[in-house]
Amino acid sequence: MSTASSGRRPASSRPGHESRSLEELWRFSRSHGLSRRRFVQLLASGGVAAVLSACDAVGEGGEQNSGAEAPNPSVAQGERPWVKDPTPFVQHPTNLETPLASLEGLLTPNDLFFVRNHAPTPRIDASAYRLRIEGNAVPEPIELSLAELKSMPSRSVVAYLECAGNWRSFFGRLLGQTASGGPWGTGAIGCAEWTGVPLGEVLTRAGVESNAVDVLLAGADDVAFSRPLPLEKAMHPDTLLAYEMNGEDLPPDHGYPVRSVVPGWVASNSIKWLDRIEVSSENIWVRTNTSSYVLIGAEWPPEQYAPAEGGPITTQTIKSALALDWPARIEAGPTVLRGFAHSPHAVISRVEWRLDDETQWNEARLVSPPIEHAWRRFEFDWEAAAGSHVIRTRAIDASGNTQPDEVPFNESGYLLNIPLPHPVEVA
Ligand SMILES: Nc1nc2c(c(=O)[nH]1)N[C@H]1C(S)=C(S)[C@@H](COP(=O)(O)O)O[C@H]1N2
Ligand SMILES: [Mo]
Repeated sequence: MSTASSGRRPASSRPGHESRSLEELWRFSRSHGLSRRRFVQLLASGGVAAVLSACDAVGEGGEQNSGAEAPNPSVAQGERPWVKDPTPFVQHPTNLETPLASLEGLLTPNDLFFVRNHAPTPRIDASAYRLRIEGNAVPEPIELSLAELKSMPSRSVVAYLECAGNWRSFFGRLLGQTASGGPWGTGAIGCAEWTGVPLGEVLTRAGVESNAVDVLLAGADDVAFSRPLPLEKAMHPDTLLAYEMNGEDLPPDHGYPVRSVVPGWVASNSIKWLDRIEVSSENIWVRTNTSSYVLIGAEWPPEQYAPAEGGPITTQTIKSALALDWPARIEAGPTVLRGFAHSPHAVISRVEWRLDDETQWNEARLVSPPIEHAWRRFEFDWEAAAGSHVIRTRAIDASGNTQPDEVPFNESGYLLNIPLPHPVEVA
């Protein structure tokens, strides 16, 4: 286990402030769930004592949530968990869900992009921002300012980000087995153009050594949300450290000034307010790859994945969804229904739909181009007859993947991707 794990150490090994270095104090704080930003702030305002008392308050193991994705306690005390105007969204305690019916084009506008926060959105001063790259598989720690990151080779990628728990509520609503965690409908997803420097460029600049195995990305929010990437994925040219979203600076809620974007992988790898990278010669085990963002259920025998409690989730699944409220209410007559389809494996090549108990699938029109990592819009004509209906859609990608009719239950309700029976009331 590397130092990045939420390592438990006995109280007696707590650093005394005269005998231990700041580096050690930082390690200790980190293992108690403090972000680099909060550590530096506390040190500046109240010195070592302030840091230690914050560690006490947070407690062993940190305050990061488990797979339940429950609201953070600090939010319950009245702190606003996001900065943007929440009016257009379905509001959850700490998260904002995008109603797909509100989306017009291929790219999700920044002010309509869903927000998934484990702690309130931090406000970061870009002029003081530093990205620290450290760990036992780089020769020595380095720090990069925002200007330095922006001076490196840049790249733009259009990619959708989708929460691992998108669609979670349908385990309970449709399949009779309620999963623990925030009850997302279909709107924990958005597609944007991300611009930044490939993470691989930054790792190369830091002198990543040949024995590197895992790359932990950690945020500056109060829980220092983090997740490790295997080196190969970290070095992929499409894995970005993004500083722009749809041609603008990243908005505060989406990670200003820098976030990772890992196309095709569940969005918990796309770390917002990224301020620390640890490059390790060993596998790194943290909460987000041992107890949350892992598949726990009858189909995933835990011993196979130790020390994780189930298989850590990496890629998303192929899906399609109608851009309609749930249930939808529409007027009788000829209508055009629209939706979004996406696959982490290949571009979407076909979308099908079917009505009620009809067995035949019909072909939908694809109305946006095939773009690697992006979602694809589709539409189809329907002669809506009065009554209660159910419409299903099914995506197929260029590698032949499609949505399965059944998926085994997992306790935290990740990755559901059956063709959803969307209820449509026609009056
Ligand atoms: N620092 C930090 N990064 C984070 C999170 C977080 O709470 N803190 N949430 C993750 C999860 S679970 C998701 S789904 C995405 C959501 O990104 P968005 O809020 O920009 O839509 O951010 C990921 N990155
Ligand atoms: Mo997520």
